[in-house]
Amino acid sequence: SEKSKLRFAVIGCGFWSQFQIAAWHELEGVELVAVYNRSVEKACDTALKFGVPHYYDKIEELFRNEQLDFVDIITDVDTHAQFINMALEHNVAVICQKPLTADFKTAETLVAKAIKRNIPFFVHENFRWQLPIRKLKIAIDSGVIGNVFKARVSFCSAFPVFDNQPFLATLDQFILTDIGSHIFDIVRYLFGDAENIYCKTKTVNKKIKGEDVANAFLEMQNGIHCYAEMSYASILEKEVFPQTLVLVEGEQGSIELAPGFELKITTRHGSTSSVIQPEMYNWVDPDYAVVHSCIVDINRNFRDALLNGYDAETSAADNLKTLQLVFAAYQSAAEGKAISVNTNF
Ligand code: 89Y
Repeated sequence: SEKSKLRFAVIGCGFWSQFQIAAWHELEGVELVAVYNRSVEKACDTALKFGVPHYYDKIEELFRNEQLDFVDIITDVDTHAQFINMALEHNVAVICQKPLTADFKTAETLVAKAIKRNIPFFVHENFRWQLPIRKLKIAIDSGVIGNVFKARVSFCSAFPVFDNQPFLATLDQFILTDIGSHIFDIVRYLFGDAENIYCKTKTVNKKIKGEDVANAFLEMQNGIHCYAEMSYASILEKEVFPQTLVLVEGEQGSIELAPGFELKITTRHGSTSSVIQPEMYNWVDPDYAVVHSCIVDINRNFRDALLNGYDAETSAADNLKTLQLVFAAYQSAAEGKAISVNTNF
């Protein structure tokens, strides 16, 4: 019945929210009851487009008027803490976009507050939910290439991201927060936690404020050496945005996630190859397909976690470790040395 559905509101009606809402519509058991945006026009347009009964441009009114099980916060990073705090004050569960906050301490404080109040708090860290990445992990864990000793996780492109998300050009800290959070999360998903990180950054595109190139080297706790490279200044033969390319080397072979979602496994006996196409829902923007379609999968994990009272895979507490790598990478770049990461917080 309608009563048993989880009632939620979307906070922020920009570019990303349109896909996020469409992805929620693929799932049973949830009901979008209201949207908020700082400009009322966008809130109204989004409510009309998706048949949402209420829209707001005053956040206090949203929390006062609506009975909510959770909010899905889809705004710029600088506003996250304010909305998260407000939801927690109202005992409403939180899903928030990455990067969770613009500094580590704020994220830690928010996580502590949610734990103290026993309120579910999740981060929309969706890259690890991409089907090719899930399949890659299954292949690594199958043992087919033996013990892994080295890997490269790469996100390099010249896609004009600033056209759809202009605020990204204004951030003091750009690629490590915007893409680094995803890439480091994939690294953690595939290889566990890191011991230390060394990173260098550059700004190649002079029209933007933050860095658009970052090259990091991580030593993982299990000894794996991992390169994590990211760039929005890479003019390459194959423009693969938004694909993450991965090469994993083990004692018995290697696994490559190559352009076009091709998963190649090589051992001394030869190579095999398969193509892992993302689900092409009719609402995905083809330029972003592999990311947009995985929103359904991560949302399903959030819904099931909320309904069954368990933690989502990308809980905010877990995400602190991903965020810690982002800020350690900046620290490394600033100080010119490797930074060890203490995951005991
Ligand atoms: O904001 C970013 C994200 O999370 O995925 C790709 C993107 O849209 C641009 O870098």
